[in-house]
Amino acid sequence: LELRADLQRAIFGNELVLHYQPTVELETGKIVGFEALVRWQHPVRGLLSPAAFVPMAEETGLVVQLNTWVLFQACRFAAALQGDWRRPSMAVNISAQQLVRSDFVEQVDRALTESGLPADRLTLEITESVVLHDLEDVIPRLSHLRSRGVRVAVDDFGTGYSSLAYLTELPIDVLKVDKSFIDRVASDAQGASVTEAIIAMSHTMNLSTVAEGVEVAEQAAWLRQVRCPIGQGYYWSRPVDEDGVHDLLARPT
Ligand code: G
Ligand code: G
Ligand code: MN
Ligand code: NA
Repeated sequence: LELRADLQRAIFGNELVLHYQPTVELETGKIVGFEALVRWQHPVRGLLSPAAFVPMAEETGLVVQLNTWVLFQACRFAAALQGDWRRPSMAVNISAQQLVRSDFVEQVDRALTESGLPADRLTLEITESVVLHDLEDVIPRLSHLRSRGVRVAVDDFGTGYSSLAYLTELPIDVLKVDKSFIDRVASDAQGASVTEAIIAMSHTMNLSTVAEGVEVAEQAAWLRQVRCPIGQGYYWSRPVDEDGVHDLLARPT
């Protein structure tokens, strides 16, 4: 309860911060983008992870304001990175409560216009459960944004209840394969074959694939071998602050 009033203040104050985790082209090791991950620099409790406050933000509806702040902030930071030769893209997490709002497309447009970030440098990450919610409203909104160049990713892919059939109907560009699959690829033949099938399916559907939660070289090597294009995980970098992003981009690749 105390946290709830605090969070409202934090969103409008200066207590939220973004960390950024790179996504990396597996073939070359080149950074291609970042995912924005929110933290709360609480005056008393210290740096809080999203697990400590995002569920509460979802329950109270504050997640709309929270994620809108994240969207604008991440676009501004990404726009400032566009001078780098890699032109890194920025991925932000979008919640169901944002997607079902009639002003969602307008918010994304405003974030792009105000920041100057090219639309094709922004990726919206949506979980399967979110997408399945209100397909009738959500599909035209996502299609509209995609027609301007914004990319749409299904986050935590493989953990939802979805049938594979619905994937062909969704206006999406990227599958982010959940860490639980990546955990198994180097150790467990059955786990590996499922993941390989997901990656093959992505190729067939002209989707890009991001392997999440890559922690060790064996996983990266296996993913390269099955032609997964992109990876993300502690193996390359933990989420880092803005200075950390500049340090990563300054490193020779
Ligand atoms: O780094 P990590 O502990 O940062 O993130 C934990 C979880 O919190 C992830 O599942 C991620 O999707 C979620 N998360 C991170 N940033 C945001 C955000 O800005 N908005 C929402 N709704 N969830 C986020
Ligand atoms: O949005 P999403 O649910 O995918 O958020 C990614 C979450 O996974 C964040 O909490 C992030 O800090 C975490 N994460 C990213 N890479 C790794 C990794 O290699 N190992 C582990 N254990 N967690 C990771
Ligand atoms: Mn995500
Ligand atoms: Na994920």
